[in-house]
Amino acid sequence: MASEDQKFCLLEVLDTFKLCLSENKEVYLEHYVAGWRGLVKFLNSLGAVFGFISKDAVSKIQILVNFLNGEHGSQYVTIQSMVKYELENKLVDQKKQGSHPESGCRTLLRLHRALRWLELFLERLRTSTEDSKTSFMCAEAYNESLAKYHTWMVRTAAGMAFHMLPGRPAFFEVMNVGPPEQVVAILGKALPLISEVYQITEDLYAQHNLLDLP
Ligand code: 1PX
Repeated sequence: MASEDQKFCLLEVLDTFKLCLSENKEVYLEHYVAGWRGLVKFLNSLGAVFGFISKDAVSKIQILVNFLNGEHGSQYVTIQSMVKYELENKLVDQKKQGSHPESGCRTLLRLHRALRWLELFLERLRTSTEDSKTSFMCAEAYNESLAKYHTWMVRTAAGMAFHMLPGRPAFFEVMNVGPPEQVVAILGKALPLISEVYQITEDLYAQHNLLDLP
């Protein structure tokens, strides 16, 4: 059923992040992108004010999906193979935007930075109390991570959108996994997985000097 398809479930996202890591700790792009799709579903269920955020995420997801389904799809199976392929074939604008403004590497870097926001935000949610404010936790996590990469305009729009976030009880409800204790337990399982995927990507990008791609 279409409406059920659209319904977010935190467990689903947890599963996709579980599938992300290969035995030798490479990150499968297909599952990474599926994880983001799940998160966008969540964002969409929070209302239209978050549309500008989900639109940007969707367009970045789509760029990566196009690479995965494209002629050189086999080079995009893992983030590691993507980095190797794009660098070896000079498909990445390293210093300033040029002929590859939408490389897999720079596109994924945007989502990777957002994953750090997610990690910080979910950790705050996990340790929050009933009267904690989601908007405040979200803004704090954003200021510690993504904000430094965003223009003043985007920061202002994001700050306004955060005020529209539902309170903690409604927020936990949308996660769709049961009572608050259950949400907290699942967050406790999801966070180490998300952190590991984040750290592996961060180390890979640092090793290849890709953390500041334009
Ligand atoms: C279980 C709880 C889950 C909550 C899930 C929420 C999913 C949020 C998805 C956010 C994805 C954001 C991707 C942003 C990528 C980005 O940084 N893009 C910017 C740079 O791109 P460019 O191609 O120009 O170099 C772009 O300028 C971004 C524009 C849109 C605004 C981005 C604001 C990001 C705020 C993140 C916090 C989301 C708040 C959700 C509340 C739950």
